[in-house]
Amino acid sequence: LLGIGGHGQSRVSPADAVLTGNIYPGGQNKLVFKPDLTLEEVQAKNPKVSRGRYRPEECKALQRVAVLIPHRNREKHLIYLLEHLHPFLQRQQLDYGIYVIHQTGSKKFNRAKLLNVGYLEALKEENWDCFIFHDVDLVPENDFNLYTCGDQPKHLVVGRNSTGYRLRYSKYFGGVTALSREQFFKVNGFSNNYWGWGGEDDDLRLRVELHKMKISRPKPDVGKYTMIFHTRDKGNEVNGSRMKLLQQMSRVWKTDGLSSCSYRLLSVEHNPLYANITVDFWTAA
Ligand code: UD2
Ligand code: MN
Repeated sequence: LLGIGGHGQSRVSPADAVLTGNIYPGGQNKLVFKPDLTLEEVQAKNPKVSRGRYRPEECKALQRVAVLIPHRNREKHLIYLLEHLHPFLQRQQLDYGIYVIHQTGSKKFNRAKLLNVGYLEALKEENWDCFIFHDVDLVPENDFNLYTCGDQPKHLVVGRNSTGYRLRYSKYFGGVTALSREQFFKVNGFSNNYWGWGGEDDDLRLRVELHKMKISRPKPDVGKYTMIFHTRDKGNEVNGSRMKLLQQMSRVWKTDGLSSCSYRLLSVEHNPLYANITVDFWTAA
């Protein structure tokens, strides 16, 4: 897209791109969610994506990017996200793959552990350079919000519709983040011990800070997302231990993370628009 991010030369000028309807002025996209949209319809609109994988034809991308989406019981959100994310990533001329990491059963949800699994499993398939850790219900509104990794970890959500597009608090690191393979490995990934809602994103931020890395964010008008409306899910109740866990981070990060992430892998399926990794966790507080 417009040659930014080093993904080769673009053949369209910004003015042409607007005229062809590929992007909106300022990179802003208008998001519409059709209530009866089906996965088949989204597949039909994305013939160039296969097994969740896409490479630009006109250039060689500098990074290979894996998008990891933790999931349970949010099928509609997943369809909406895929509908918008595929064209969005293609306009950015990215070489990418989408992975949905699905937690089976009714035990407490563990977003962070699912994302660790996604990282480990995706690397078995391909040596991805960059990982985007992505909530299923957040849809990027602006094409200039680049889904690539930098020399420091990135937090891509500055604001969303439901918070008036303002940063929730200065150290906020939730929703969508981009860390290179090395950056995520260096901090030993996420903690595996956050069951239920909250804290796991702050824990990752503390790990990043402990390793003297500095989080960067896009400008507010670029880091804009729509969060599809939802209430708190069953099985993802607030984690009452989160403050205690956060205090332990500097003592436990080395032994709690990618290095200790145990799970039962039930299946890896390659659907047209995403790879689906299904896991079961046998411990839950
Ligand atoms: C915030 C953060 C999120 C995470 C969470 C606390 C933002 C925009 N997002 O989201 O990154 O830190 O707080 O844990 O600040 N999910 C399912 N099924 C479930 C439960 C969760 O698929 O039953 C997944 C899904 O990808 C969802 C994500 O986990 O988007 C976060 O859960 P949430 O959307 O309920 O939490 P929310 O919006 O407060
Ligand atoms: Mn949400």
